[in-house]
Parts: sequence; C-alpha cells; structure tokens
Amino acid sequence: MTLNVLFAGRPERWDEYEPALTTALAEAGLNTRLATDIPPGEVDYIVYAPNGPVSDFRPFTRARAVLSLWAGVETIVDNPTLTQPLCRMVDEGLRLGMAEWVAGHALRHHLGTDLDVRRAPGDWTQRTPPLARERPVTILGLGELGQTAAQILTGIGFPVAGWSRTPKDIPGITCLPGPDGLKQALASAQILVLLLPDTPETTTILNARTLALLPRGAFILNPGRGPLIDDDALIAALDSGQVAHATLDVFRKEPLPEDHPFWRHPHVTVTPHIAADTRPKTAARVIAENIRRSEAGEPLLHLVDRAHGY
Ligand code: NDP
Ligand code: OXD
Repeated sequence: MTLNVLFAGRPERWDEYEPALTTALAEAGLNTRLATDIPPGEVDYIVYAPNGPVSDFRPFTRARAVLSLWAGVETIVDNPTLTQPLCRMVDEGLRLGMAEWVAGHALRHHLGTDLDVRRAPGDWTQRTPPLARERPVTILGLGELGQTAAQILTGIGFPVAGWSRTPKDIPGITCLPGPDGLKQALASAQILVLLLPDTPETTTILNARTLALLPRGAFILNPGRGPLIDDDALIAALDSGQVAHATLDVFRKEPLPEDHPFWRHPHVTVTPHIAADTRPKTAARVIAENIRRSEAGEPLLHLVDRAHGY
C-alpha cells in the first residue's frame, strides 16, 4: 500500500525537505507518495509547520497524524479543527543547535567579549572575568532543549539550576519544580535562559515582579518564545541596570517590527528566530519513524499533551 504524505511546511523549504524526507521514509521501509499537493481526502499523514499552508484540518478526513517540524506548538495546539494526534519535533538537530546557541551567547556575556570586539586602538585595559564555576545559570524549562543546554553549560563549568512544571532528578543540575521553585531559580540566576513553551501558564513569566527577583546585572537569553516576556518590563529593567543585557531570538510579533525598541536598545541583541532551526536530515528521520510506528500500531513519539499546551 502507498501512504500519501503531505508536506505542509513552508513551500520555500520543500527543495531541502523533499530529498531528506524521501530518503528517511525509504530507509524506514515505507512505501510513500510525498508531495505538496495531495487532495486533502487522500492524505494519510501531514508534515506540518505553523508557517505552512494548512490551518484547517477538517478536510483531512483520513489523516492519521499531524507531524510538526517545529518543537513549539502554541499556534496549533488549541486548533479546534485538529482531531488527529499531534506530534512535535524532538530531534538531535534542534537539541544540539539550541545548546550551541545558548552556550555561545552565555559565554559572550560571561567573558564580556563585546568589550574586546569593540576595543579602541591602544586600549590595553585588562579584565579578569570570574570563572564559569562562579557564574550561576538558571534555565527556565528543563525539557528536551533545556536539558541539553544544561549539560553543555555544566560541561563548561557553570553551576546550572533548572525550573520545570514537574519534579526532576538530573545529575549535576539543581532542579527546582513548580511555582515554589521559581523564586529560588531566579534569585541565583546571573544568566537566565528561557526555554519554556508558550502556554497560558508561562505567558509573561518574566515580568516586573519576577525580573526584580534576579540578581542585579543579570543577563537574559530568550530562545523560547516572545510572550514569555513582558517587553515593557524588560526594557524598564534594562534601563535601570537590573538586567545588564538581553539576547532575544523570539518575539511576540515576528519578524520583529522595525520600530520595536528592542532593535535599537543598547543592551539588547536581536537574533531572528534562528537559535535552533529544524535541520531537514535529522528531522526527517523522526517524521519517518513516527509514520512507521503509526502503521505498525506502535505508540507515536513526542505526542503533544494538548491539555497542558506543549
Ligand atoms: P519540552 O516540552 O521538551 O520542554 C518544556 C519545558 O518547560 C519542560 O521542562 C516543562 O516542564 C517546562 N514547563 C512547561 N510549562 C511549565 C510551567 N507552567 N512551569 C514550569 N515549567 C514549565 O520543550 P523543548 O525543550 O523541546 O522546547 C522548548 C521551547 O523552545 C519550545 O516550546 C519552543 O517554544 C522553543 N524553541 C525555540 C526554537 C528557536 O529556534 N528559537 C527552536 C525550538 C524550540 P515539565 O518537564 O515538567 O513538563
Ligand atoms: C520551533 C522553533 O519551535 O523553530 O521548532 O521555534
């Protein structure tokens, strides 16, 4: 039997995904027709991205699963037309890409690299940064990406604490769950990394009250989602020196509007939602494995918990 797999990602990425998915589906032993234009009623599996062409799932009457190329599912999780199982992307490419982005930006702030990059000719001022082991880092969100970032940061020497909804026991990481853990997690965070999903519970988790709990002069990295931060409160904290610098990859509106104050704030670095792009080669293997599992009657990987929103 031939399975019809609809690619409903961003059309301009089809050229990259087509060979990766074709190879992975064949390697999984699946006989498939992979295309961008299969009539909805004939589609067996939907490879989905939030910026792709599908948002109404009702016509896909025989689709057996929606397989997201993205890790974050806030734009689809409460879609009332979606009745099929929804799986999000968890893969090596996202994990490693994110950990590298976090490590790079954490080290930039930790070492004060900007001072050297902008050093004037003749300026021989010498500074000794603390060792990484003297610079506590907190990661809000200890999931797939938060845990990988935590491992890389502890490998460098940073003491790492992490916050999650449910309790965890991860060797080498101080795990602080639930609402009670947040205060403690923030109090020690000289570098704070946001790797939470965007859900009703996490919206504006970083606001005037929680920013005030950080040690003065903290650095913030947000590769999670824009709505985690109250933008006005962050700007006030940057202006007062409570926060020394914020490196932001994700925003309430993307692309970040040209007139948003983040673009020109001297203590903000904007990156254009590139902290961890989905890499077609590794992601395609996850998609293929889930289709194989579905066809074999095995449980799907990385099913989204729609009640919790991630
Ligand atoms: P996971 O679902 O694996 O992890 C989410 C973590 O957040 C879990 O530890 C979870 O707790 C925690 N969490 C969720 N809700 C709460 C809450 N109310 N209170 C405390 N902790 C909470 O997601 P990933 O690690 O795979 O991805 C995280 C996010 O990163 C994505 O949702 C997406 O928004 C963003 N992302 C950004 C990218 C970029 O390029 N900028 C690329 C990919 C992802 P628990 O473990 O207890 O469930
Ligand atoms: C994702 C993202 O969620 O790219 O995968 O932000």
